[in-house]
Amino acid sequence: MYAQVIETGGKQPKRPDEMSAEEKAFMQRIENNEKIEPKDWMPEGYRRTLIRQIGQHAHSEVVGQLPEGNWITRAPTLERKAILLAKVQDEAGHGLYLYCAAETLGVSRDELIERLHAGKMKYSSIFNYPTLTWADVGAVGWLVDGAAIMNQVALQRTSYGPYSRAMVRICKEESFHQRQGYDIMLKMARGTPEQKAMAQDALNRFWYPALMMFGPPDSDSVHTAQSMAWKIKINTNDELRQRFVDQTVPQAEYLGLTIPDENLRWNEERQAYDFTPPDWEEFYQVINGYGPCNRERMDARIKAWEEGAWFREGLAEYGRKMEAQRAKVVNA
Ligand code: BYC
Repeated sequence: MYAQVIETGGKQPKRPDEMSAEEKAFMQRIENNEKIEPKDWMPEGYRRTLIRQIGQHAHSEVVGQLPEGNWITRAPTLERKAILLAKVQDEAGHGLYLYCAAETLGVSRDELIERLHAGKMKYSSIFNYPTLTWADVGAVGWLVDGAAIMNQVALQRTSYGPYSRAMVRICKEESFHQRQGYDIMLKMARGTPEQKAMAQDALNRFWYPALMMFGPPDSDSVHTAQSMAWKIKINTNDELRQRFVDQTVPQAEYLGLTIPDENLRWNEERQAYDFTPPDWEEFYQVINGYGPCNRERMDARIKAWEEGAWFREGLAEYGRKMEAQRAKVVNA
């Protein structure tokens, strides 16, 4: 009965005989693919898992502006600059949709940001790697946004209504982001030998970090089994990683670039590529705060938050004034 049992690391979901009547009714709604809305009853663990995942996702969008934002002033043409500016602004918008979705679960945006700054919440590992050249901006759009879409297209069907609706909107914009990255790579791969070498170097450095975005292998994933039973997650980490590899290899071939993996080959039997997994030791180092840019990213976020305090306070004061004026009109 109810969702399938997924063999992964981490705690297994409750069996029906361990559930209260409310939990059973909730699982039936999940089974019927009904969307769960903010005022509906939900298990506390469901609510907490969503706050963790949506909050982490929102933080990733906002922190994710930093490596690319770094290149706005150095984009090679006016057109590239305008496109990159629009993309980085989109990421801020995605962060806002997601913070709003998390707020429907009874946590404020300020609380989430406080937890991020205190190191109590994570953001995607990928943003702890530096963007050293213009080709990295292409690789981020192509691979990072490509990996993000792979994950987010599935999340459009997630069981929590506000998260699923935010995903629909975000996915539309992400496909433009992926295309702009691929377009940069195409231009460079077909440019001078030096430009092609830069594109190859960017692929070499971003390939494994992009594979890490999907999370640890299923056998070590703490949350997958429960999150899939609740249909918060629709696919396992390894399923999405495999899909991403299968989709990206032909794209690299079209660019004339080489994926940095000697073991990469098509497996006729599985109808999928065999590939070398990332270095999981490195992944855990990065998500625990010891990646190449963790300190720099957090310092930049905290600085922006502190320096923006006057603006938030000004807005709140304006809101209070408007409220007082409205009250005067109503009472007059
Ligand atoms: N990075 O049990 P697991 C973007 C953590 S932004 C850091 O498998 P879960 C973009 C995980 O949180 C894209 N931490 O976890 C923006 C857990 O630790 P805690 C962001 C990671 O949640 C700007 C532990 O490892 N996308 O697209 O079932 C410019 C065990 O993992 C990572 C999303 O956030 C990681 N890569 O599955 C360009 C999508 N992986 O919390 C692009 C929504 C795992 O217990 N999130 N961890 O301390 C998800 O789909 C899932 O949360 C994940 C992980 C697949 C990422």
